[in-house]
Amino acid sequence: MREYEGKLIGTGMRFGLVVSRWNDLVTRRLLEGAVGALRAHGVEEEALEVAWVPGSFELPLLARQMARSGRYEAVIALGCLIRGATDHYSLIAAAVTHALQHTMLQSDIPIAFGVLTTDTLEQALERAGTKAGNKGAEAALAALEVANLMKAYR
Ligand code: DLZ
Repeated sequence: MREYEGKLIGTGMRFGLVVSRWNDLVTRRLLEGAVGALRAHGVEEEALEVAWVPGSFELPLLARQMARSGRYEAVIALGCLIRGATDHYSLIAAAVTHALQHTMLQSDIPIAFGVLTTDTLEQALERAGTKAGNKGAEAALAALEVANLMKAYR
C-alpha cells in the first residue's frame, strides 16, 4: 500500500495571507503566529505577501483573488469573530466558513481557515498565542502540509 503525507518543508514556496482588520488586536497575533510557523519551516520572508481587509466577511473575496493570481502555493485566511461584538456573528461566521471552503474547492491551491469564532475577546486572545496555542500558526502549517501533499497528484 502506498501512503502520501504532506511534508512541512516550505523551502522555495510562496504564501498569500489575507487578514481581517476587525479585532486586529487578535488578528495581528494570528498573523505573527502564521509567519513564525512558515519561517520556522523554511519559507523566506520575501515569499510572504499580506493583504488586509476590513472584516472577516471580506476574507473570501481576497482569498479567491489571491488563489487566482497564481503567485502562491497556498493562501491563509485569518480573522476573528467575537459573538459579544455582533448580533449577526452567526450569520457572518457561517457565510465566511462556507465561502472559504467553496473558494478553496474552486481553486487549485489550499486556502487555510484561520478564523477564530469565540464568545469573548479573552477566549480569542487565548487562541492567538497565549493559553490555547496560536490558530494562525496552525492554519499556516495546514496550508503548508496540504500544499506539499497536492504535489503528489500533479
Ligand atoms: C460588522 C462586523 C461586526 C459587527 N463584527 C465583526 C467581527 O467580530 N469580526 C470581523 O472580522 N468582522 C466584523 N464585522 C465586519 C464584517 O466582517 C464586514 O467587514 C462588514 O460587515 C463590511 O462588509
